[in-house]
Amino acid sequence: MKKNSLLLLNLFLLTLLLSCNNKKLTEVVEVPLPTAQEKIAIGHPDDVKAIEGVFQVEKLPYFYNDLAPNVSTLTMEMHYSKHYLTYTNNLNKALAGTDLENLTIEDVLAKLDPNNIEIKNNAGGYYNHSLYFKCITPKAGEVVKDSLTSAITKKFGSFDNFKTVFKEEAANQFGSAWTWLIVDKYGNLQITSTQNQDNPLMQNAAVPGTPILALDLWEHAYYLGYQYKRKNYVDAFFDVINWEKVGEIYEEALKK
Ligand code: MN3
Repeated sequence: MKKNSLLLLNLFLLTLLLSCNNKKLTEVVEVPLPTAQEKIAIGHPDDVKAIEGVFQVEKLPYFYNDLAPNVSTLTMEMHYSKHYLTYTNNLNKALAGTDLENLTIEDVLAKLDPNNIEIKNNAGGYYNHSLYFKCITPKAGEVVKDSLTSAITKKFGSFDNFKTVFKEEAANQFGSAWTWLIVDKYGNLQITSTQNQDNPLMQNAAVPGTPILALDLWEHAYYLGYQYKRKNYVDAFFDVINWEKVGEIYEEALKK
């Protein structure tokens, strides 16, 4: 009798499971989109903290909504508080107990084994995003004439031509990638791109150097605001570049 009840219960659970799976496969479930009146809860960037480990997220020097519409509020929140934080936590986890644990991020990138995917992806993800968020600002304004703009004009003929070349480079990337302005070992500016979370500081870089400007071309960086129109995101990125900061990073890179 007891056995029969158990059998019946199992049959019931199996039927339930199958019907649920069935539903998943055949029915399109409509999820209501939030209306304009409904507020989506957006957190505060200062509340974003890595759990534990050597590396901590860099403070976001603006609020999530400050760059909208160029970079939407939800994109910025997801990007900083989810993607960037996850790379940071995973980097700390991957480095724990290894020889790389107490190095600077630049040294980790230079010394890591490119075949160690866990460390490579998360070290790149951490460094790349730390630079990306620094490169943009709600107070972009006019490009200030400084040694960086002189170097750009010297290398690319004009500032406008630099923009064209950089945007073309970005447009030519397929899939998840980054486009960079870097300083190579001779102190020259170069435009280059890398796939996934790789960057020009890694041993496997085709064009090695110190990044000074980082453009994130992963879909998570723009999809909520631009969908398939990645070109529009790249144009908008140029309207929020913090040239003053990029100029400072350039000066630092020249000293290396
Ligand atoms: Mn990203």
